[in-house]
Amino acid sequence: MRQFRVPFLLMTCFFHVLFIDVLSGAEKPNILVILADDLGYGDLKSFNPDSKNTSPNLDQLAREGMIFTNAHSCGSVCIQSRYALITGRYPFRMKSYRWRKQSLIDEDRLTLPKLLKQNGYMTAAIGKWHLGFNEGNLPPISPVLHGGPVDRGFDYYFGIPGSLDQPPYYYIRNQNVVSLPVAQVKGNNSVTEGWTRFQGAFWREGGIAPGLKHENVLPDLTDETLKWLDGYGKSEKRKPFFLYFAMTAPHTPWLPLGKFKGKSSTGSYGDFVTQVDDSIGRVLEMLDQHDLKKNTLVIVTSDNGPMWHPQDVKKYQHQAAGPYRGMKGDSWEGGHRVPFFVRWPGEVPKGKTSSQLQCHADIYLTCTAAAGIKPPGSIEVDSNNMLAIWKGNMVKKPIRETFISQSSGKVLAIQKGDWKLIPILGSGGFTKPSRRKPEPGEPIGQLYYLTNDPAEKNNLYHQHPEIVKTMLADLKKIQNSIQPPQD
Ligand SMILES: [Ca+2]
Repeated sequence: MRQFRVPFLLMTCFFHVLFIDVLSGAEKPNILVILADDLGYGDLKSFNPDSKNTSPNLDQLAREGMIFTNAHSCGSVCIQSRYALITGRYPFRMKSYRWRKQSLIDEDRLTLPKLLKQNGYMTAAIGKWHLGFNEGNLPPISPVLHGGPVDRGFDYYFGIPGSLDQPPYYYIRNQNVVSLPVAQVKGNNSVTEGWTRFQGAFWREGGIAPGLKHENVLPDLTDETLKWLDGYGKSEKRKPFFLYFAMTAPHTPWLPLGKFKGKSSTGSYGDFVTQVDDSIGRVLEMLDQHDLKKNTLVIVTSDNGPMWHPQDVKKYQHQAAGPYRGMKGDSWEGGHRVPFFVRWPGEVPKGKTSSQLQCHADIYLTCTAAAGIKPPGSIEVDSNNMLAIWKGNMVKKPIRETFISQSSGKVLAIQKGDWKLIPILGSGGFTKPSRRKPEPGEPIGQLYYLTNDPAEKNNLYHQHPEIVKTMLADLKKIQNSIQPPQD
């Protein structure tokens, strides 16, 4: 008997391990993160019923999944925001913001794609990177670029180095520049669209790859995403995927294709939002085509608030930041409170809305939890696992209690429950004045009770010195230390 028992036990163990392996592999969801660029909280009807824009695909996504009304990008501009999404860390922990000079993510950083890749995921990024390369992004451009997406966790990359109004303009595939920006393009702007010359069909003068046209970039990136998904769908699908589609719109230049012109009543901006919605709809349709919808966790959000001034609100009667104050770049909510959709059929309830506080850094631990991955204990992230909230479960207390945003002027503001503290006066960002000195008798900072005052109009800084003191201490504590992830 003894002779048979050992092999039998070994066989049992072998099949057990094999079975668990196969089972866990099958259970891992695909993860699709779609990041719009400068899409405002108020641009979509699911977040702002008074929106003047048309977005049928995102309206449908809201019905098929959950939307989150208290979700934030960790920075009010592209670079900071993207760093947080990819690393799960607050952007004030970055050593440098000089994306034109260097790669902004440390080589040994365990990014979200790297962690997923280590755990059996196929990873791809398509779109705007904006987190730098070792060789920099100043002419002359190196034909091979390191320290970018494929050196920070993505198996595949196609896209552009920065924003579509920042030269030089060229595509990169994996580590290779597709065509060097050896031609020159003149700057462009359309003063009739938007309040400033930095809106409308605005781009800066500089180098451009021969043949590249600004208006083709969003369609090209969408096609690349469709092609990648189609290829995955036709493959044997041995691995789950993590696909990051970082759109270049509705950031400037606002260049809607002809078929989208006139689709909104907010000029080329709103028409461009409709094109963004159409691109997202086509990507989601590709999941359907390959029967990938059910096992794919879809997240759609924006990297920061809209480039939309009070004058634009008045002209078009459209609040791109919804009920919130300010715009892209600002410490006020308009800078960083963003639309946030999650769809995962059978796991995330349909048509539900949550006002739980969360931020883009939370995508890190929530996605790894959805994938059944336990990150190493030594990991240093500012992320919370929000999966219980995403699954529509009741929680006794908020999972995320505090959130720190960083403005374009590098001002750190802290939200804690219903309260929001901005330690300076001014927007901290693009709304003027960015910073101002207090008048005699005026407080030195801003404290708002967001629940009753979402538009941050009633400064309670002097009325609640104890809350100011506690929140400043919290801000300092989080700045100076990174908390281990909570289970
Ligand atoms: Ca942006």
